Amino acid sequence: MRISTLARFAFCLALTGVAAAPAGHADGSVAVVQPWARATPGMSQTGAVYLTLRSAHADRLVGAATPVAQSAELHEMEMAGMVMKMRPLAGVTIPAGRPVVFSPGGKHIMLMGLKAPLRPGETFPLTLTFAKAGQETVTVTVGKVGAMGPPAAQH
Ligand SMILES: [Cu+2]
Repeated sequence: MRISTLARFAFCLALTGVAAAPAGHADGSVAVVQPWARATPGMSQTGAVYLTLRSAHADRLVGAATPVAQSAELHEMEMAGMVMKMRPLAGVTIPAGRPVVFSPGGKHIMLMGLKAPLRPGETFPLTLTFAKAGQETVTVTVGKVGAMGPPAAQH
């Protein structure tokens, strides 16, 4: 009897912990909208995550990490003459009230050293580090190879 009560208590604590995390950020938080990644073909060891960041207060994205890859870097595509090149970014400024969009052909979070291919429909956690808001972990949904936008809303 005592054990089952304790177990239930622990379970409730776990639920409360999950529910409290986003609420605790309510004020200085950065909204991470529709994080998604492209599926990776064959044995490709690199992938890219796209998302939109929104914050009521000016902030700066300074890093990213995920258990599915050895490292995650902030990158931007840009034209160098007639060639698209990727440039690493030390950070990405998020102006107050203005969304910052990461999308194919622009900014992205590059996943280096993928431990397994990313398959359409899969999800994985991504932890973003902001200069002011601290760390936020979001769930990334994998879309098709070569997709240009997030996969359709899922249940
Ligand atoms: Cu890149």
